Amino acid sequence: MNKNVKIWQVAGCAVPVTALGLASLPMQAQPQGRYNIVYIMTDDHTAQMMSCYDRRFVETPNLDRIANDGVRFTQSFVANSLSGPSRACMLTGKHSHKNGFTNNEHGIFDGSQQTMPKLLQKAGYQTALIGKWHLVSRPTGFDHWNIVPGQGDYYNPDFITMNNDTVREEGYLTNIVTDKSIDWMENGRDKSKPFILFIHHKACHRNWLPEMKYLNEYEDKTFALPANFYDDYEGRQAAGTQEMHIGRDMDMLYDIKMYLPGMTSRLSPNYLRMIGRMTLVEMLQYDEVYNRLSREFYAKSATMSERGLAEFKYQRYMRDYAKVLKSLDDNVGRVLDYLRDKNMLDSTLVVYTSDQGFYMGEHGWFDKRFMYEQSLSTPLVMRLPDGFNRRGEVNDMVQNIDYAPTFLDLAGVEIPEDIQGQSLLPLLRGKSSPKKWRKSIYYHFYEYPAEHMVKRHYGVRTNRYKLIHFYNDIDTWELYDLQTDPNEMNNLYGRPEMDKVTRTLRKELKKLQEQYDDPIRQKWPIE
Ligand code: SGN
Ligand code: CA
Repeated sequence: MNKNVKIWQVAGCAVPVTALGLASLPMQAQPQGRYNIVYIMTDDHTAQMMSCYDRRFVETPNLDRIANDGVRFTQSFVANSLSGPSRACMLTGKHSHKNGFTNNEHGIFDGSQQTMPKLLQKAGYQTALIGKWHLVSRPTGFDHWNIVPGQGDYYNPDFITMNNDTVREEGYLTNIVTDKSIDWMENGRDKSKPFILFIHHKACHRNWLPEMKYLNEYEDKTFALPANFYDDYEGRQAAGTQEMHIGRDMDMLYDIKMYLPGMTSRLSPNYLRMIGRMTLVEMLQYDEVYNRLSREFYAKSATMSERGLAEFKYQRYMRDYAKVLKSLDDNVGRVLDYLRDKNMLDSTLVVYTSDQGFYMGEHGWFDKRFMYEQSLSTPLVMRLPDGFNRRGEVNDMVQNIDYAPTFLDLAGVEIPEDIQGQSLLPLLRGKSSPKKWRKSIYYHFYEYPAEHMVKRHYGVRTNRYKLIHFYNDIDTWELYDLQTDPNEMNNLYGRPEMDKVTRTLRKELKKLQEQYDDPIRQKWPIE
């Protein structure tokens, strides 16, 4: 071997690095381009249900491990709060109008476009994706993929293979996705190359079906009601016309699972599908718990007030969601343990996030979509590899269009000009953030008319304020001061004392629409 070439051991792979190249590297830094990336993304997991963000409801010790050893972003947002669109933003680093996938109901992801996995693959990375995909077309840019059809099923789920076969797997989806991910890291990849692995869970998506061993978990816990559970939506027209209200829209059977023998004719196809996935043994275990709960409920339901019923549904929702999350937290722990045991943590960026946040009773809701805080936000924690010294909270505004340029940057790949996000590496390198960072983020939601009936809207959020325009079959504006009104109950739009703030925000919104080249600005020009 040439004397000038040393072998740098990274991620279980031997990488030749010239002595000259090494000399120019910062002391403890790994050579650029050789870091691994493990990207874990859940579905509908919200920061309120993650103890490193919020201690009120559940403990998530393994998710917290990532934050405790690394960084926790306190202002992490999505660009369009829905599964498919979020995934498309993440893969492309572009807003929905640029990547073409604006909504779940009519979208088919154009897999021929430039994506971050493709660029990494070209740069010599092994790329793999396991779990939920939800972009309709088949994945492109991956050396290996194994996805669930559509939303996937919690129990004994089907997986689609790269040969286009659909295979039914035995077990609970969250465990299976992790088994497959660890198996790929251990046996499936070419260990002479760095890799990026996308671990995409269905958890904690509706209708929150727990793993058998956690059927009874949280059953003795009573969750506190959010302060605005009984929101009346005054001054917020679009908020008043949604169909994601716990009291009114959550289904007693499908969501709340209050089912007794004899109710079969009332079961929706979705409910029947979920039951149909269980083995006989699982069904007996499941029925033992949920039939008992159903009997208790129907014994008193006739005398329940409207509020009593809404609060009952809220408790059931919170408990089932928390049960599903418990399996997820266990499985994130398994991935971290694997990386630790294989001495890969120092050479691997571990990212944990969700496709968007979720309402846990705030405004009386479940689901997401709105640009209000709970669903505009998404949890984001990272465990950083050697060479990145940042720890603790990062308070700068970041968005899911930033992930693609971040991973490319980490791999030493040039970030193409048409990518709209920003690399987060400058926030992760030093002990604090660089002075110049974005001061606002842009959001645009499209899926209407559709399930949950959230009107189309776009808006801007700064550190302190948020301006939203609901459009299409409505034309209303909302303005919030997040400092004085963090629960977004008080629409200040049109108040004379807010004129100056409004003008500034409209200008900022206009600027962002131009910068990101959103064609909506032709239809609804901002003056
Ligand atoms: C399903 C759910 C909705 C949910 C969408 C989108 N209904 O249609 O409640 O908003 O997915 O979710 S269900 O009856 O099928 O459970 S997303 O996270 O995939 O965007
Ligand atoms: Ca989702």
